Amino acid sequence: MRRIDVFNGDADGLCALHQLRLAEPAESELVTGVKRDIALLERVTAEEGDAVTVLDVSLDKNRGALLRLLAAGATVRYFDHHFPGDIPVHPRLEVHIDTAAEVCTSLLVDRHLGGRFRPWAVAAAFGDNLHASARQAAAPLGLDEDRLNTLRELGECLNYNGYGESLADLHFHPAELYRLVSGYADPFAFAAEEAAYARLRDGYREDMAQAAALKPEAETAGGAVYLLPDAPWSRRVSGVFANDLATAHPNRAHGVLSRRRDGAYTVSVRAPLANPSGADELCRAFPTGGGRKGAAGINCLPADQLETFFARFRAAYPDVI
Ligand SMILES: [Mn+2]
Repeated sequence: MRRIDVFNGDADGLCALHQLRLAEPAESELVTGVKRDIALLERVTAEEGDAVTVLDVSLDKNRGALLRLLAAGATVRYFDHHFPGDIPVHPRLEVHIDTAAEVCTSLLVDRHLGGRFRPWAVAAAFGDNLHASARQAAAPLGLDEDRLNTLRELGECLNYNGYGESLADLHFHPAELYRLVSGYADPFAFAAEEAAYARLRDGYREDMAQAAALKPEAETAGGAVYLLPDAPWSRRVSGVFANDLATAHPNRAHGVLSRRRDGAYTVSVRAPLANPSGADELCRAFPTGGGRKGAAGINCLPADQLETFFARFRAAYPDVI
């Protein structure tokens, strides 16, 4: 019998698995990738009796592979907060899906485990840019502002590591980062003692400093669109930079476009935090787009679609540009 843990390569997926494996220590095979690589289940083969855990990737994008694994005799446990579409009913499928805007997968795992490893769920919620949920979940822990900031930065750095066009853009393969994290039950010890985390945090700060020096391509009181250059740092920083802009300017919508090696663009859209809607619809209008109401993206926007994107952005957020 094999154990296979499939997780999104961002803070939420990683901290969801970490909590589960702290509760149920076991050796497992890891299947993960860059944050945008969500068709993870298609890489999995399983047999009768194998146990598959799936974390933080849309069931809707993995349904075919999920049905194949169930038919092969595997048991599947699924935690997620993305749009699932029709959820199969099967005696060997256990589903914990909640698409409410204020939860993330790590908070669902925290709920399942009765809050046993809450600080990791708090870090993950910060990583998914759910600051209010993170603070609410942290309230019973009685952390001072310094400790909360440590968890916020941890979530942001783990999240940041997941962004990139390919694994080559990342500081750490998400499976490697998970193995480093899995050596620590205490996130504050990880943040203080793990040398690899110090490197990740330095990389994060350097990339964010480069991004902060950029001028928006278009900007008004209501919104801004940034174009990042073709460089690994910009592919790493795009999503976190978009989160940062959204938090700094809660009444604005934001678009962050980074140039891919093939000349197309990767797009991150953040709706105004004060009115988090429309990002998913805007991005789904393009073939490789998807996401949630407040935060969405387009994996590959051909360069000749750039003007169309600007026009749709203006239509989605009138008076913005
Ligand atoms: Mn998530």
